[in-house]
Amino acid sequence: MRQPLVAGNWKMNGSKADAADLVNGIKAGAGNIRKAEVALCPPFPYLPIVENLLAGSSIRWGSQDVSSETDGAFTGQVSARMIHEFGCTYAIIGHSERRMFNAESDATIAKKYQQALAVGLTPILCVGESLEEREHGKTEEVVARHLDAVLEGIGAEAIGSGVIAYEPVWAIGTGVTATPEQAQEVHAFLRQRIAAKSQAHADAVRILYGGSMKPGNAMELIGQGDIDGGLIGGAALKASDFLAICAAA
Ligand code: 3PY
Repeated sequence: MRQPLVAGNWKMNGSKADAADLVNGIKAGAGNIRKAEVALCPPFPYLPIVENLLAGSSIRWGSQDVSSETDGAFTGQVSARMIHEFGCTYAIIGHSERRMFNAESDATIAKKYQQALAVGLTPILCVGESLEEREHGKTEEVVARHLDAVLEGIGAEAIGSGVIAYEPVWAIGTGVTATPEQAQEVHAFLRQRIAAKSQAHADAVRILYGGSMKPGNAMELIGQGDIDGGLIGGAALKASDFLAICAAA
């Protein structure tokens, strides 16, 4: 039985005060969460605030990225070790916004994944196709390429030690959500691809759906056999919405 995971990706939003309010609001309502593991991924500078407020609670936290390098002359980058020092459990790796705006390649993303694992963080590997790719029937080809960068490049055990998030790019920040059937189809494809290497890791790995998941559609999406939770964007910025998704999982 895979425990659902609901992780909030705050992206580059809010202020110090907003971060504290959001964490306190989520903590205050967390009593209604029955099954899901919950994690919050704030911007880097707010990690100490989140760490202080969540110390001793069952809610976990993580970063939205890590450097592909261990340390040294990499101005502006933050290493996995540094993130781990702030008590993080998770690190989001290869979000489509980083692939798009920071030109991150599959090879770089695989290095980041390895950096996260090496220090004991659990990477959340994002995969997903653009609208154009979907319309050209390339969804499976694209998500397979994103997955294989780690599955073939590092190995099935590395995938089994992480979490995958299927985030169709056309559903990110657009308000458009994949239907539960569309999402389930891709999740099942990803799990089968891992099973071809290792059935045990395929059975164990959690595959989250991301892309305009909200309180109104969370239960139906997470009710699908291969959808093990959500990576939440906009709805993670409002405690009541985020808590409703966590309670539905
Ligand atoms: C979204 O839902 O918009 C996301 O990008 C979650 O990572």
